[in-house]
Amino acid sequence: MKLFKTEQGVFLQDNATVYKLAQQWDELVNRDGLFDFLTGVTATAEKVTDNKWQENLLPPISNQEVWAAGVTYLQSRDARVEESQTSGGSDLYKRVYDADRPELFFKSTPQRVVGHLQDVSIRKDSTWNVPEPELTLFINSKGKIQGYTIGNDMSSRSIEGENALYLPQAKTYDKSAAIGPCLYVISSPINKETIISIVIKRNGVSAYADKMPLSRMKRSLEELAGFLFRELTFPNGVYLMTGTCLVPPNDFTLQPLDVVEISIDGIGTLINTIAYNS
Ligand code: DO4
Ligand code: MG
Repeated sequence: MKLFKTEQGVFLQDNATVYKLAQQWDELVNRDGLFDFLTGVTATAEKVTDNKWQENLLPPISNQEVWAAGVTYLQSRDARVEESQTSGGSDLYKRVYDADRPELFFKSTPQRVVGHLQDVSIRKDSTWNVPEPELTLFINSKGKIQGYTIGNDMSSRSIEGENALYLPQAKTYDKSAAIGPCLYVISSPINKETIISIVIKRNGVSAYADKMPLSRMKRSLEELAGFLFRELTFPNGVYLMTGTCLVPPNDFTLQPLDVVEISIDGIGTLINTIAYNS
């Protein structure tokens, strides 16, 4: 089942049937047994018969923070070891990949997040910019994973590569986080063999494309959620990006008007155009 947030309210898509729900986002999603609740709601909710509800999609978020995990795949570790050779930080990434404690960092407040078909930004003071396609968890206030979405952890590799302590500037700025198009709620945990893929189009032509199964992640999703909740509370639940495995070659950097398309089987495709913040 898929939950969409729009300017007209919250919509639930269950195969070919769409329902308009009476609940507000935060009270709807932050519960145990979200899948069972949504299954029950279909008995009484109003069915929608035209496609207008899809026209003004918002990111599937209200009062949730967005956090992110890093260096959870070998591909991310190796790229970062390389980018930080001259700054002397490369050992950090090898160590955190092998450590018990994962890298977790604050990514975005909800008002800085963009959704499907909205612009994501690159920093004007950065020379090397990439998207990071990431399976993104929705975890309720009790620490239980209730759903999944697609995340784009936009990153400045030049700023992070200059000094690992610049990570917050490389990662957190206006419109540096995209999530969507929906919150995907299923009865059992997402299949590890699910494929995540990316295409970056420049002038309508593919400039970079790649894909990988989620099973290549070194850590479990529950492990990441468990560390996040050790000493933090999230009254409305939280989104957690789980790290990237799809890294464009070192000579690739994003340009304004590039279109980033990230797909995860079952969830859909998140499409964003690159822009500078005004
Ligand atoms: O250590 C820096 C960030 C890593 C990251 O965002 C990722 O692996 O996806
Ligand atoms: Mg990332």
